[in-house]
Amino acid sequence: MMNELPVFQAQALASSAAVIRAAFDQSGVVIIKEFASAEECAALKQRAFELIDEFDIDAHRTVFSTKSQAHSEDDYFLNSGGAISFFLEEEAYDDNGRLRRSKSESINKIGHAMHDLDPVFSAFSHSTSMETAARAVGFDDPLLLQSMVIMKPPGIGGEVTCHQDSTFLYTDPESCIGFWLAVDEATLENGCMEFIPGEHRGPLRRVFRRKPGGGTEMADLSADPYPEARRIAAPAGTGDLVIFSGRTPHMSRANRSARPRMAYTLHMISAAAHYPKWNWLQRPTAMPLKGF
Ligand SMILES: O=C(O)CCC(=O)C(=O)O
Repeated sequence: MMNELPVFQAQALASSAAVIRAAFDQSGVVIIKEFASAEECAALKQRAFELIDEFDIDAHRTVFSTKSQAHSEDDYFLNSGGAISFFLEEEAYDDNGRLRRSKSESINKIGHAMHDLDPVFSAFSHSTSMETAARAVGFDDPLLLQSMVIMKPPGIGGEVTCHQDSTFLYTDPESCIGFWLAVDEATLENGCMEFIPGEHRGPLRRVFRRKPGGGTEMADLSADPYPEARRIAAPAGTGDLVIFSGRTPHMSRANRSARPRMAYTLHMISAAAHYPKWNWLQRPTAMPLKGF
């Protein structure tokens, strides 16, 4: 049983890729310290706030919740695989329909194609250091599928319930890997990521798919509960990258602290794997997926 997560320095991505690969295969998650500089994180953060400034919150009031999935019936959400879309915190509005917080503190996340559509996020996502990280965990033919800025704003940022990313980004064979960057320091107080290492060898519990007649559904594949007692917190400093398998269960608690916890997360799949038409995330045909 694993009681800590494997941690490496960023230089090891190039110099000790085989060791990182072995640790990743063993635990389904690795932490890469100081992957991005403070300046890179500041630039991503500034760009996220600029995008939010340009967003018309009254035009799109889609709330994102990992508890209710109510957003998933919404075209704004279903079309966001080829867009830069904004989703609001569950507690964003008061009973009178007024925002409780500023616009930027009401946003849950931005997604899901900023890695191709926004110049700042695209440059970071398609960088040689990101490619080195992808190759270190065994990708021969990565395609950049999905990107999100998770805002987790102070005081109001909601919980992300325990899940496996292959539920949402399924391929046959499964190939999804997440690359999660701490743009702000993530601690136990502001809702850092938590993982169940080794559980990438357990079953995929569910798939989230589009229904033939419209709408979406969550279909159960396995009744095995997540072994929550084995869950380990992954506090991360600004610029640390956490890489995890699409099968590794993970979550993050609500941010009830006074400190922000912004993260940028990128999900890749293998070009050789089949990407079903029933996955919720579909790209417009004019926007094929790209690698590095
Ligand atoms: O940033 C978070 O709190 C959750 C992110 C997540 O679940 C993911 O990147 O797959």
